[in-house]
Amino acid sequence: MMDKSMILRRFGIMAEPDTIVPIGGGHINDTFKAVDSSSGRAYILQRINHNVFTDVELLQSNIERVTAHIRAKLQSRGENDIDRKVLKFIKASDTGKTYVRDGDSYWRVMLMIEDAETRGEITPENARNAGKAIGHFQEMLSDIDGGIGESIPDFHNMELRLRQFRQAIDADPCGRLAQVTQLVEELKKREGKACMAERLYREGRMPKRICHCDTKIDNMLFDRDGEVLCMIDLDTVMPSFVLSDFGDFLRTAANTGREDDPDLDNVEFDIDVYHAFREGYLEEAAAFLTDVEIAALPYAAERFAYMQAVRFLTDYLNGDTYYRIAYADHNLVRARAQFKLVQSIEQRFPDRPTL
Ligand code: GN1
Ligand code: MG
Repeated sequence: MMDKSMILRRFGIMAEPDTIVPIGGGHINDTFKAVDSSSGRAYILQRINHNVFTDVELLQSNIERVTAHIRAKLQSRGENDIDRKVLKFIKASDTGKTYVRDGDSYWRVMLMIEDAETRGEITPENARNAGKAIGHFQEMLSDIDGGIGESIPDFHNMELRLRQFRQAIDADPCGRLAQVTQLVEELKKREGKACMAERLYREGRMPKRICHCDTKIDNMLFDRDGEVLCMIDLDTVMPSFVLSDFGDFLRTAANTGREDDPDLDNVEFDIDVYHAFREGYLEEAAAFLTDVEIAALPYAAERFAYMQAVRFLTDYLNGDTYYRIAYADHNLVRARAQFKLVQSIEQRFPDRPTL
């Protein structure tokens, strides 16, 4: 058993074990809320999954630079309440770093943002706010100097994801392929289209910018009035296509069902959320986007529902080594739900510009 109180003490926080409770529904890291007994202040304690984030030093250096840059930007623009608009990581008293190592585990601590909540349900009104928030996030990071490294190399590279998928199919290490051949075929049919952004990049028509790369709705904090406070989960901030942030939000927020909905009838693409989100996003982002990026936006939701179907099914074939699962065929259920979303998007966007 890891002694979380001891870990927190290294960050100067005193918390009784019974005030440290699991929180959040992330698939990768382990997250806890803890309350400092002297100040009453709440903190978030996270164990970093370093099988996924193998270079913790790079990961935390990215995050420190990104949060410092956003903080400075908000200050220079005269914003108030800044500790609720950007994450603040705590430095360990012994090493001065924003993480500590304990045996095989790496831990970090941040201030918990007060009076904030995630939203499972989205209305067109808060979809618009979310669009503005994502555009604003990209805009604030557009002038960060020096390179932000890739905490997971080629994270949103569809061609790589498809190579990993094919490897899992060829190896079939758990003998699970036979029961998913139809889904595999459906996904294979769409490979070429899914890699459109990579093709545009090679043709010099699609740039990379600093993006969040995990804009699922759970990674956005709202205040009580439904205004977006900030983006959380900054592990994957890195250069990518803006489609990453546009698409992953819609993949989650415009899905009328759940990411892992076992009832596929629940899963449809909500076109009203799409339009409201796009409008909000363009209010902030139109000034820096190219014409090709704007024209490609209708492809983004499909790209990410598809990528997620491929990633979940790959993990299922590999024996569930990457994503945390709650039951035996969870990754398959997730993959089917994401593929249903792809189909729904295809139906709702029959004619899109050829790029
Ligand atoms: C993972 O950590 P979490 O749960 O926010 C994953 C994302 C996926 C998402 C699917 C580092 O995000 O890429 O889109 O699950 N993060 C990583 O829900 O792989
Ligand atoms: Mg994450």
